[in-house]
Amino acid sequence: MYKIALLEPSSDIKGCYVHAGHNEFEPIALGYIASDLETKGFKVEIFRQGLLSVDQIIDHIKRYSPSILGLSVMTHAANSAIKIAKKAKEAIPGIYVIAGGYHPSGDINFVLNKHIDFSVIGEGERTFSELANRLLKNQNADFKEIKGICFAVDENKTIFTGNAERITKEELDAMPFPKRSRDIISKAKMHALMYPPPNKQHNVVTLLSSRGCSNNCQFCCSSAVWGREVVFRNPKKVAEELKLVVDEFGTNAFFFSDLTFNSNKKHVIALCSELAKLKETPHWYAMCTATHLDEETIRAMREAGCRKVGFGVESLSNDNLKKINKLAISAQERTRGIMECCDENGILIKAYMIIGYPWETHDSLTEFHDNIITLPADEIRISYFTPFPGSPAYKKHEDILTTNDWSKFNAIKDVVVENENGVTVDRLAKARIDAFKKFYSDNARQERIAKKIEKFPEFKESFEEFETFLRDAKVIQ
Ligand code: B12
Repeated sequence: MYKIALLEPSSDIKGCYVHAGHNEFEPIALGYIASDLETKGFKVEIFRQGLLSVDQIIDHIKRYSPSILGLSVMTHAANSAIKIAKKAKEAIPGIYVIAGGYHPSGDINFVLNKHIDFSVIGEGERTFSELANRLLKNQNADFKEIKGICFAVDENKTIFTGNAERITKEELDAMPFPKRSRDIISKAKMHALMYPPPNKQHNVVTLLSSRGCSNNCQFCCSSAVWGREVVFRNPKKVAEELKLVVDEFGTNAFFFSDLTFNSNKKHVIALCSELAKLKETPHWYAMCTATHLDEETIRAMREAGCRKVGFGVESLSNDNLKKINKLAISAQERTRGIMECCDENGILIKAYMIIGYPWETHDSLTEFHDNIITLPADEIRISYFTPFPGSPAYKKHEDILTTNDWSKFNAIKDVVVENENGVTVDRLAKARIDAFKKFYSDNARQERIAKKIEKFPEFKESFEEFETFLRDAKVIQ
């Protein structure tokens, strides 16, 4: 039986959120691909680099001795992936290396690096197994016949065989559930604010109820993988998967990693009704948009165990939202109203914000600082505007990128675009830290949280643990 190793490489940036070890979610993409390959007769093992060095992880893989190594690559880990591919080829003669995921899908020139034999563009299951079959069982095959792959023909030229068809709803529902290992999920935690709090979370698991997103936010590279079509799973199958996970691993916290959990109200309501039927209600977190969200949906989500919602608010200025093509999705007034509704219904709220747009000015940063406390969120995340390959922003801002070092595309430590108005990287870093400090020490926020705890006492420990986290990070005193 042919053996395939699947690995999620870590980036080599230390000391920030992107560094593995902080938030070791299971690599669910690899779980899906593994299950699919297993049904097609391959033996598959999933590896996580985590905090291991390249040599250490290569040692593990060498002991397994696979014929193919598949790498799931985000942009900030693209350089590490190439290092791993090179070393794998030195350590295991004859091994094929195939890369997939967001970075290879967004950057078709990724295969020019010589160490990666093929990239799979887009949804991986069908294409990977076709490619593995041809590589291992029919080597004279013409790879140009396989849709959805990319390979180099000489030093400067790649062939892309065209997008593969998306996996249909029927196929998705018939697919086996993703392969999961206790060893990997036992390390997963949902930081920072969550119910149950991280120290009470047990074997955190990622679930997916839909694939793809129809929005066209300029900074997002999701269309490079999924196009713009959303495919929904049968809610009964999602509930069945969740129940199996609870029975097998005793999981008490789930993360729905859908790009937009609520892109279809009917689907969310049907899913919540299935989850609410389970004997023990699971606790979960999902990322939503304010559009399509209303009180009925929020209540249904809460009854089905939703404990936290993340909103891509992105900016406090409607002018910025317009420029990143998000105004219709996340106009300020509507987002605020929906957040307040979550607050009243016992759901924790995280707001994802972006600063460092190429058009950012000193004044707009001051405005951001002044207004951040108007956001009725419990937790905020502030990233730097980062045009990931495959996103509309990449095409638009390619000529003002300040680096071609992919490890700098981490969105929270490095800034990779020039600013038109002389706003420096140091100024942005200061604006980011100052906004965190102002937001978390604001009296009105503290009063709001005190009220939330009074109404929902189960959140007390979550907020206490979160405060310790903020104090340790020196965001509050
Ligand atoms: C869960 C998640 C996380 C988790 C961790 C995920 C993990 N595996 O470790 C957390 C919260 C920790 C996280 C952190 C970060 N994340 Co994140 N995350 C996601 C999220 C929401 C879901 C990923 C997921 O579950 N997808 C579901 C699977 C099934 O889809 P998939 O990964 O695309 O896989 C399919 C194909 O891509 C392909 N495929 C994938 N891998 C492979 C491998 C092979 C060999 C093949 C053939 C095919 C293949 O086939 C798969 C199945 O069809 C996505 C957005 C999204 N919904 O996709 C962002 C996303 C992946 N994250 C992103 C980013 C930027 C980050 C951070 C850098 C943010 C930051 N500054 O901190 C960090 C990096 C952390 C890290 N571990 O390296 C970006 C990636 C952009 C890019 N080009 O790199 C995304 C796309 C969000 C966005 N829209 O911008 N993230």
